Amino acid sequence: MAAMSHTPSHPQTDAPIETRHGVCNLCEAICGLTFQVQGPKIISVRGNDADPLSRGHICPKAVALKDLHEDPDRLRMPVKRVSENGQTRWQTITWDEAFDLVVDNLARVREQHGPSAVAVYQGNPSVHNWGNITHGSLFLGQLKTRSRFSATSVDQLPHHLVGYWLYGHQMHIPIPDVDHTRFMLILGGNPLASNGSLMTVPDVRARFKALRERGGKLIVIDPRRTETAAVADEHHFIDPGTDAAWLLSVIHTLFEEGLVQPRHLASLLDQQEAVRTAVATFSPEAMAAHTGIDADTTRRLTREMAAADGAVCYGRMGLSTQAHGVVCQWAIQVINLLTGNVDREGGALLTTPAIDLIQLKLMGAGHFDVWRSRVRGAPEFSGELPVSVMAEEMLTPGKGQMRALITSCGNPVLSTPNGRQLDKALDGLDFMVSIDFYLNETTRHADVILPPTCAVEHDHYDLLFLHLAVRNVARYTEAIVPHGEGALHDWQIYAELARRYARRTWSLERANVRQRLTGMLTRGVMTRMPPHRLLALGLNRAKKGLSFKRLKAHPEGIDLGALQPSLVDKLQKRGRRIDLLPLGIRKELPHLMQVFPATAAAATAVPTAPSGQATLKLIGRRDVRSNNSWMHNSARLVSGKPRCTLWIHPQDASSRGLIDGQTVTVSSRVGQVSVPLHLTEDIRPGVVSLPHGWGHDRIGTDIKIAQAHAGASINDLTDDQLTERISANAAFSAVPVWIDAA
Ligand SMILES: Nc1nc2c(c(=O)[nH]1)N[C@H]1C(S)=C(S)[C@@H](COP(=O)(O)OP(=O)(O)OC[C@H]3O[C@@H](n4cnc5c(=O)[nH]c(N)nc54)[C@H](O)[C@@H]3O)O[C@H]1N2
Ligand SMILES: Nc1nc2c(c(=O)[nH]1)N[C@H]1C(S)=C(S)[C@@H](COP(=O)(O)OP(=O)(O)OC[C@H]3O[C@@H](n4cnc5c(=O)[nH]c(N)nc54)[C@H](O)[C@@H]3O)O[C@H]1N2
Ligand code: SF4
Ligand SMILES: [Mo]
Repeated sequence: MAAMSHTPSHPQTDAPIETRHGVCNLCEAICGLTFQVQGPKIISVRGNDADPLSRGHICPKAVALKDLHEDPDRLRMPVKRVSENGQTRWQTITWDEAFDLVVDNLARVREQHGPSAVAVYQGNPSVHNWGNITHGSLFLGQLKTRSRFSATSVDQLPHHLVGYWLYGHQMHIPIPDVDHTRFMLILGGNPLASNGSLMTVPDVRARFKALRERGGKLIVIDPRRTETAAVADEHHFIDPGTDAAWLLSVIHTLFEEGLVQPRHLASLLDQQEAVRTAVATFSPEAMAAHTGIDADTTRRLTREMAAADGAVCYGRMGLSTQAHGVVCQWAIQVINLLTGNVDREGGALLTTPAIDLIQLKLMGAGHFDVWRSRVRGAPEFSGELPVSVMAEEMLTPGKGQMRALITSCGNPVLSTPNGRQLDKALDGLDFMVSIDFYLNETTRHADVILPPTCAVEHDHYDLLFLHLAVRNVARYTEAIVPHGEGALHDWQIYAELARRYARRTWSLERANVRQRLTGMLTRGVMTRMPPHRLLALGLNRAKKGLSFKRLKAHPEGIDLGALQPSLVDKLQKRGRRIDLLPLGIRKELPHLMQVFPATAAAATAVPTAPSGQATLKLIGRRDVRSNNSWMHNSARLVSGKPRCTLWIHPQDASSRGLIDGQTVTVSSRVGQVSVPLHLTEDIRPGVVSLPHGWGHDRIGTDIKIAQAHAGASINDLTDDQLTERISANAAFSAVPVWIDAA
């Protein structure tokens, strides 16, 4: 089956060459860019030196924005699936037909099975492309479905839950003050490859260099000696999934050695003594057997951190996506609080963005476990269920079964655990629509695909990541090149869906006259307002002296200064204190005592594979030239040696009679993949690492370059039943796997 796609119009070679300023929205670093364009053609992409945040930095992916723009495989008009004699064909249709088809089918499923039979999955670019933030909730809210999912639950969910518990808002996630800290402890994050996460930190290499030059220290704790470890003062290997034990032993040491000094936070902290008691059994000596980090190192690092004039502990993906992810992220906050480093220069601070979604009341505080999933009873967070349960909710018959799906900006078949099971689930749906410009592993299951414009074809203001940046800036950039004729932006797609769905489902609404009128009015106004008009209104309402006109005149960005303390003030204004031991953590700690006992001489036995061989612990890996599952159709990014290889310690290879470069079969409870082996001492014995986002060999896609560099999907091995114990976030780290020669 082949997708219809149109090649972009021919460059006008006689057009003048112009310079335009834009931004890369591929990862959280949001680097400022300078483009040279000629008519509709991009000639070059460089970093913008005048950008106050990224200061000229870019990574190899920025240039691939040009490839994305020109990609002949990219869909440019809606397509619908047509089945003829058992064969599938994709037929290009008009927007008008596509919208009606989508709205009719979604309304039909809702009429037959209720609103929650229609599920929604929003992927990672939903927060990178601002039109999704400004206009997505309008339509998605109208669905009145509880079957909402997003990439949050294969990612940062524990951070939100801990922010909500400790500071009263899901977006109160203090950001490391990288530019002023004197001691930074990183667990389970690799910013040199990822360019930072929940820490928008372009040019991180230079920032770490500066940290060390001012006498500061950078410490990395990771089962792999990463690119970040290579530029750090110290790296310590840790056994995957045991970070909670290590962090609790740090808290233990803070109390035992009298290092607790909350400074300006002292009067706000409740339950200090309860925390002391709760961590009593987690001594560094006892935990060393579990984590592999010796007690002397733990104690020394704790002392150094407590003594530093501005220190921060930071943990990312490797911590959030493991069985004890919430305890990990909670423990990190407690460490930063007890050492007086939250809301302190050089510690961890909240940002003060020009458009503050919290202040403007555009983002709620959050809620947890108000309802649960039907099959497994997993808790919702802020209206979303964890995506690990999505397939089973589609596959399990009965009242409440999910029967239709909207995906936008996502590729869950490659990015959520047990992707093969999800393939099966998507196959059985009554209807599926994807808002996406690629016919990929997920969208191939759709009945209709609605393709939006790509990054260089629309304007941008980073509504989300400016809340997470290591420096306060504001930056609005216009489209770099015109979009193709008849193309629609994500916000326009959502706006039209909202209008037509409201008309189609008028009779289903149980609203009174007043509610109906308000709904109509809001929809009428909102769906006709482009994101930049909303930005202008937001800036006016924020009253921070920043106008849209001024932003437009400075596409390089306006510097609003270093991070400033504001959290204590915010909490005090709300009369809120910090409960150091929320109930959810208190209830979980006894379990951790069982998993990480103080008395055991050695760590828990490694489970064995069906063949009797010891299992290995699977972890992930990011590479600077890759971006989750979807930038593999850029030839320049996938060229060179294949990157989807399984890293293994030479010791583990030789004990299995395996050699470097050999193709092996990796198996887990849920599946099997074949990948080449890469022997390296940069990984802890007992651990293997495979990057995610690969596996482009599934049939029925149309991404030719990616298909030619297929690799295998790690999520054909990760297990939908292995989840974080409190939030049911996916637990990607430490999945038991075994290896055989292929
Ligand atoms: N094993 C394992 N799995 C992981 C991870 C891991 O570390 N290990 N990481 C997880 C993490 S952190 C994340 S965030 C997820 C990401 O997982 P997802 O969010 O599910 O998927 P992406 O790979 O980001 O795919 C993005 C999709 O959006 C489309 N797209 C890109 N830009 C736009 C746009 O502007 N508009 C629209 N409508 N579509 C667009 C692309 O074509 C692509 O299909 O993966 C997770 N999965
Ligand atoms: N180049 C590139 N950049 C990206 C992305 C990408 O795909 N490619 N994705 C973007 C997205 S969506 C996100 S969320 C961010 C993620 O940003 P990061 O979290 O910085 O990225 P990762 O490389 O996944 O880092 C996770 C680290 O945790 C380690 N780890 C695994 N298990 C454990 C464990 O049990 N304990 C400890 N201590 N460490 C462990 C891994 O070895 C790895 O070094 O990156 C973003 N930036
Ligand atoms: S680090 Fe690379 S991918 Fe991330 S925003 Fe900057 S240029 Fe884009
Ligand atoms: Mo992510």
